[in-house]
Amino acid sequence: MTTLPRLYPIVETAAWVERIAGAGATLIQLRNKTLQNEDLRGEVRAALAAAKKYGCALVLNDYWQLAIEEGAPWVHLGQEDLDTADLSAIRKAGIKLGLSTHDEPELERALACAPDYVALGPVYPTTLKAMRFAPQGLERIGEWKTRVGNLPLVAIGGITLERAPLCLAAGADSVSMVSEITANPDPEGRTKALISTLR
Ligand code: 3NM
Repeated sequence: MTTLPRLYPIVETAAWVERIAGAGATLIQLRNKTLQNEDLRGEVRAALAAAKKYGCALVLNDYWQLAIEEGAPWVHLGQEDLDTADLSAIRKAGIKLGLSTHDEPELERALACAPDYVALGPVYPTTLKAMRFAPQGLERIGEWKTRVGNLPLVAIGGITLERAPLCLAAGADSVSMVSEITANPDPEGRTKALISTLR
């Protein structure tokens, strides 16, 4: 069974992977919604190289074919991606898989895919992404943990340094966030503070 580090930052570029892995994060997701084609491939390569340099595992959001081609260790997919993703090709490449969930039907569907973690969001209101789901609240984390059992559960959405320990106490194995790190005036310092708070 896979175990995840308690802190799981999400960043947009390879330069951010370099900074946040350099500050000690050991699992980072590259989530880039703007680059395409060879620019995207170049960014993924650079992110993989930066992560490797620090012994950090890189999770590539969305682009499972690129993950296979470029040798990413992890892929994260949303429910929409599950309509088209070739899960057996992902598995055959030895890539670990994380899946987003927001309600019961999505959780059912995710569990049927035998992922390596399940993410639940948004736990708190998030400004990063337009969501059609209301904030889940902490209690829901406990419900999800009961459902997923030993499978690692990632909490996401509006999570801050102050809220992160509450998410872990509620049953999450790991906390994922964007703004709390990348919109902080001192992203490296915030990463280090999160790591030591969650230890
Ligand atoms: N996925 P922040 S919430 C990328 O609920 C993402 O599935 C979510 O950003 C989900 O930490 C979210 O800035 C945004 O709130 C997280």
